[in-house]
Amino acid sequence: MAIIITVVVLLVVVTGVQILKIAELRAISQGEKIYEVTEKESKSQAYLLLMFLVYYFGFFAWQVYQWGDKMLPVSASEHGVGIDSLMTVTMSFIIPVFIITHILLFWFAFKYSYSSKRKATFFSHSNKLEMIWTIIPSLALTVLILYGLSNWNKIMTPVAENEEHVLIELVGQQFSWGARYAGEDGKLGRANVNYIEGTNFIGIDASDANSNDDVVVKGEFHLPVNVPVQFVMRSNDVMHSAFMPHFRAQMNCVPGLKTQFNFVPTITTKEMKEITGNEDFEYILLCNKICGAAHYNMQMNIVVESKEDYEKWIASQKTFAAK
Ligand SMILES: [Cu+2]
Repeated sequence: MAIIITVVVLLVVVTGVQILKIAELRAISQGEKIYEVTEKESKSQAYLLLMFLVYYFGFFAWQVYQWGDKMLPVSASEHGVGIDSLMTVTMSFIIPVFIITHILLFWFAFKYSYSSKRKATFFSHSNKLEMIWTIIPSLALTVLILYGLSNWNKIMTPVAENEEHVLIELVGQQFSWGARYAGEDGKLGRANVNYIEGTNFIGIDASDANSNDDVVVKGEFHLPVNVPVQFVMRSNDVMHSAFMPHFRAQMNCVPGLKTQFNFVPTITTKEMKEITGNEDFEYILLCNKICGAAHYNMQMNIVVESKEDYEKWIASQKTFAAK
């Protein structure tokens, strides 16, 4: 059936092209100048362009209206506030420029559509124009980039070792996540893909004494509110990306390499349920690098709770040695 439809569509197109060719040949044979654009034709194209402008902005406004509520709620991490304001500043630059340049683009095409009474001004070079369109965008970009860099430097500094923090290793594999807590010694034991076996799915080295108190969890992991969390990311197979959208955090997980990221969660899961008005709200860790067939389903819930609740939870988990 699909083949028949394709053939029919193709034949209709070919027929149309042939009819146009015949009409063209007929016009040429009768001495008509078919490639000359008339003022009337040009004007109708100009009106079509204006109509497109209206449709274009209408569609833009509709998208904002339709999907505006799909935006992420307020940032649940300390540094995320900075990222959000970077986004707001960038958008308040970009959106007016987008609107103004597109109005000019389509308006000029309309206003200067072909007229036999008008001749275009010709000039080969203008230093003034070159200066304007070089300096203004460079200034705007410099401001945005400097602002971005200062944010980046604040975000990417690892947590100091002597500062109170939680150390967690996130390990990605097709198609699930594991989270390993460093335990009481605050140190993650060595790990290697060669040790992956049975329940030791992240390949912890049992001969390393630092491994004994490590706690490995699947499906869900907990974070204490207002305590810095230092993440170390690994991958067991291909590239993954640990994405925690509500905390404005993302870091690649690269096979054979440790990457890191840290943030301070500021809003508990319970508080976020109230903020969003959604009883089912859960923080989530997603894979944000297409890594195979079940990539879309590679996720893990994150529970942010008070320090006391977190300590109760972690104490109830079995250590690597106990398993
Ligand atoms: Cu993945």
